Amino acid sequence: MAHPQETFSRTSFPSSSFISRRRQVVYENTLLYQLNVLKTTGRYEAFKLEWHPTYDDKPNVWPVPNHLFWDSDVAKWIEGACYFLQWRNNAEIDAAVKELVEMIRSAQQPDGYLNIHFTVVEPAKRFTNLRDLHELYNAGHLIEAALAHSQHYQNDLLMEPILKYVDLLYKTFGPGPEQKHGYPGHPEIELALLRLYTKTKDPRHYAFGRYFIEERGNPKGQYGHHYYDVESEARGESSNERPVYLPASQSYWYQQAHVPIVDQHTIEGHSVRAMYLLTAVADLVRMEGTDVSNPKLDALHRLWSNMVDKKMYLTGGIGAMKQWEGFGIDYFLPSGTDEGGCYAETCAAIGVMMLAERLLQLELDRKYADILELCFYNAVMTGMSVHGTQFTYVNQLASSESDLSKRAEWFTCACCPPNVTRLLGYIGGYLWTSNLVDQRLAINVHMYSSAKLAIPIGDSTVEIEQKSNWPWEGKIQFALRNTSAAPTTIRLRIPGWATQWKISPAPSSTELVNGYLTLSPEWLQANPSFELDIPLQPRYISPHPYTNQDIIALARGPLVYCLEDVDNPWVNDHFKGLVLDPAGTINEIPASIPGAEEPYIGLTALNAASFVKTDSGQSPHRPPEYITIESTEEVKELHFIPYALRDNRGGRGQMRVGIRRKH
Ligand code: FUB
Ligand code: ZN
Repeated sequence: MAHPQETFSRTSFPSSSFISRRRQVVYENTLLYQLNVLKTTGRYEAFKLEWHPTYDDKPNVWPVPNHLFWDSDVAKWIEGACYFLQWRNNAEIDAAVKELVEMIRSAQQPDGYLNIHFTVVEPAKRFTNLRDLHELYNAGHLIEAALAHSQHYQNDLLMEPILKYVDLLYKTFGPGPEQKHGYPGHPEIELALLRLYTKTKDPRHYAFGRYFIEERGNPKGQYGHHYYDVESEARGESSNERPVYLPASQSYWYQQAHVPIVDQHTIEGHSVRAMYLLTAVADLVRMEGTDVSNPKLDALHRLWSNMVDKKMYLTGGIGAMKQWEGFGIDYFLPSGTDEGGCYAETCAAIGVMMLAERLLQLELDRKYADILELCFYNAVMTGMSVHGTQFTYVNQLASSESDLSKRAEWFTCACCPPNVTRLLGYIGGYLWTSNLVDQRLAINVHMYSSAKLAIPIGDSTVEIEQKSNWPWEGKIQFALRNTSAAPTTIRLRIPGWATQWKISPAPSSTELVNGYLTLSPEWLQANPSFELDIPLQPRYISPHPYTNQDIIALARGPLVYCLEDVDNPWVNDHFKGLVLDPAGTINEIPASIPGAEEPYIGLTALNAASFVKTDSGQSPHRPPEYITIESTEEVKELHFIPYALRDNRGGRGQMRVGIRRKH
């Protein structure tokens, strides 16, 4: 079973593209920048297990110590570094990985335990609070780091201590009478264990990942009670003593642990946790087989649809609720803090990409790939500045005075920045998937860019190269070189938003199956070079009417656009009062960000702006005439920039994606 974290190494980026330029920035700037932050904040040396002054800090969110995920920050950086080192060596990064691995090895306790906080700060409290304290989450990230490390270095220097730690965990947790019937409050180890199994083929790793998934939400898991209740009682906590992210006692929907996964009907709670969990569930389904009816697959379908149809922002972001960093009720998708909330954490969108890719592997359907691409180009790429040294955690669709559209150099809870790093390290694995069955090869192309895929078959190789200026231009040149005897089929995703497309030379059938066009081995033998043209034109998109937001946003291809004060300096209300006439003309304007490599296409709406005006009226029963729409001569042009590129040119941090629609 293939995962993008392994298959990415078959993809190279011989010519320049949006993706290759982002990768170059991460390789040149981000990795070293983040390494420096790891060092200056104490994370780098934390596996030396010495006391750090920050360990005395009062938690920002009780009971979660601020440094609790340092293990995962380091692990994600190692993982990302190993992906990039496979591509191109860098002595400083290589040396840092090696030193970190030595420190991790030396931090392992004689029984295999491996965790910074519970070794240095609270050794007596190991495994006493799985609900809140992230031991298993950190372990999962260490496993993923070890997988990337062994893939790159071809040694077991990191894998060895990690396997020893997994052995300890395997002994500690499970269905046995002497074992804890627990599972992590923050899923991550499940997907890591299932990936580990594909490498080790150790059935315990499979069983362990499966156990965590299936035990989750068991109302009678431990001594006839929910595991988290038993755990908190053992800690002597009263039922009203709970973290702020649990709105009521036992609101275990926050951790997707209110009921077993197969009984969950709507996507709830913390959005990153939900995505990591469902990613693992999809892997488990893939391992169990989809030929028989599988209630886990039904759950995946239900939860995916609920999320995409009712709980996803125009940008692909998920999570409206700041309190629990996650989903609100259906259709609750306000654009910003002062409009009801908007969270859309970068990691959550990365999680959607992971889940979408797993679902694509289960069933080839562009509905998954469309969302994968939407998230990548908007909700994820907006998380890092063009220079790769500033990041966002929360990605609102509208700024406010309390939450300006501004990136930060780092965060106390720093999950997002290294997550973007590692994602760009293995992004090649998301562009396409392939499978070889009975010596017949199928390549499914999900995302367009400039990239080359090389698949070894015996002593020969099948190579497919795509060349394009995606997402700025929609023409993609393909070349297939097949020196093997394996007949090869290519399936091309035609995005759901594409109203026109053309392939030349034209195949005899252009029928789409689930949004993919199939090019047969025979056709490809006659036409190893061909061109797909998906014209990219500005279009309007809007959220579901049940969101009660009569707004429109501009999109072009996979990119969603926003307004910023830098281009529209007259703004003083975060574009709240702006009204946009969809009948206005939209011009495409080539532009660039000073000092950055990324040229982009800006959009300008001409004579489309007017403003809401309110007369004095009796509150709250105002007559409809109280609101009028006024045109203004002064704002003839509205300038839009891709949301992914916001906050790269200074400004006051005023930004908005969805604008009130003029009727
Ligand atoms: O808890 C670990 C990570 O930090 C989560 O995934 C993020 O939401 C942030 O809370
Ligand atoms: Zn995050």
